[in-house]
Amino acid sequence: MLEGCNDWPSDFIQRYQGAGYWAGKPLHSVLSDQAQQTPNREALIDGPRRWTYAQLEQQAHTLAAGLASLGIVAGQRVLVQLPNIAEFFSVTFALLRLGAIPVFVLPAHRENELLHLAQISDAVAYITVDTWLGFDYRPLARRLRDQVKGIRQIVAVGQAEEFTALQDCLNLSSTAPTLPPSPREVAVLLLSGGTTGLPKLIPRTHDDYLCNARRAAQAAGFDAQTRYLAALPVAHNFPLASPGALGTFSVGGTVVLCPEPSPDTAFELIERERITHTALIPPLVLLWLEAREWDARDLSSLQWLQVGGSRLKAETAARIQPLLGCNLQQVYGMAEGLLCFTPLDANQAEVFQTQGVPLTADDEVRLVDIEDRDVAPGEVGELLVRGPYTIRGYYRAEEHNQRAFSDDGYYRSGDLVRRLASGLLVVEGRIKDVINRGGEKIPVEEIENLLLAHPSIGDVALVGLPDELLGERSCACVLPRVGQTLDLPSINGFLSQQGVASYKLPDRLLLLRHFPQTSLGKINRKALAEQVAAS
Ligand code: OOB
Repeated sequence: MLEGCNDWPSDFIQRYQGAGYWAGKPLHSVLSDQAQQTPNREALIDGPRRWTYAQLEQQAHTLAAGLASLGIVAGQRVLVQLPNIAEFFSVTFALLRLGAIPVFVLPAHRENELLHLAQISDAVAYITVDTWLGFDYRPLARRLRDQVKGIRQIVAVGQAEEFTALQDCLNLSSTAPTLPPSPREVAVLLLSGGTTGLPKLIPRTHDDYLCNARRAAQAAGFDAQTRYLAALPVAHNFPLASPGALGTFSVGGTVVLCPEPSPDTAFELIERERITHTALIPPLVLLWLEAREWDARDLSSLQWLQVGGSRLKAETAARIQPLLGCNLQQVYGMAEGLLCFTPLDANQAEVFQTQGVPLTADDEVRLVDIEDRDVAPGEVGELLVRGPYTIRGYYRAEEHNQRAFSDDGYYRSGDLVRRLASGLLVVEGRIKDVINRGGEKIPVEEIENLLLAHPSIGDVALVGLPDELLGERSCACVLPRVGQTLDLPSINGFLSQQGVASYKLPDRLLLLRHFPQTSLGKINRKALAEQVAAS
């Protein structure tokens, strides 16, 4: 295995191979197998551009040869910062074919993250786009070139200026190596989704990531008729492989790329391309629901909306079917591995209030207290997990791995989770998503849920503020609904009416137009707390 990665112990390797989780195939077989079996089915749609499986496979093949002629070889890391355009997939499948390892940088990442990722991965190349949504990536490429010695090739989609145009790589005459990468090798490096600090790199092998995509496609009920709208940035694990695009390819369905997830753009594509499935994070669900109140497009093809990434409030969950006309499936996942889905036949309460069950019988989930003892059934504990598609360590992070993994190989998620008698999991918050107000704990999600039922509140985040006396005080950061205004006494009156303990009532109220976000669009609680402290 690539240096700097922790492999599974040999007894686990045998177990996962024996039970069929690891198929012993390269990750790009999701495409090449379909190109063999159903060459003429539609694989990928990007605006007016359309590819069948055979065409996409051919494109990846040609591009692999072009990238090889630039000197990119097996085992090397390549930063890929591409938005939701078809080239994301031709580049990714080309690199996988070469055994080179894409490092998926989100389009929202800037110099700080990019330099950090280039350095820790020792990347030899950077593949990007000229401009996207008003941002020019070429100056970023120049800074990377000037500051990171190891970057030898820069390739850009579109107007490449002094860099290599991706289009030209399709015309370079060369042959790609025919030796397929070992399925036990690292296929891709994903970024950790933490809301604090710089991202860490997550090595996912061909075997484990293929398992991730295939099993997720099963849990989501994907088949050859699936038309999946990739609305979230495809560099992220959720729309990429959980089940996302790779899961769709694995069953011969069609992936439609959505350049950005606004309701305007997405609704038009759902109508035009007869989309059956898509995936969102909760803040976007709120936007889509709000837009739906005056939008009249035909969304009747949409069967399932998957929601994950942060906790979906039950209040919001209940509005999805009436307004969007589709079913909801909650997805609780992490780039480190574990995925949970609400079962397709779950009842309404289960779909609204739980985050589902783990994908496989070999996902070993423990819920533990601060001393790593299993909590009693029904109690909340930190979720620890190991399994056939959960990593045993971050890339080149030996010291951090000591803390982030237990001695027996469990990943410590930092999520506070409860297991119901039915086996369904409920994410109650993060270890630090509790405000400690002079010793009294305020569960952030609980108060947020209650406030979300307030008729004037569009969205809300409760954050802790440092306080001399109490250690922390709470501040409700509220996005009011259009045309509404609010004050603290009325909010606290509303909470008190519902029998909320007075220590849980927000000490402050801050009205905002929008929340600071992480690169995926989750609420960046750290930045929000800083903003509140400064206000
Ligand atoms: C997904 O992956 P990441 O790596 O960006 O973030 C993982 C973290 C989890 O540890 C948890 O804290 C939170 O995001 N999370 C959820 C959640 N799904 C993820 N918290 C509450 N409810 C949920 N449904 O975010 C991700 C990866 C694959 C599929 C879906 C989401």
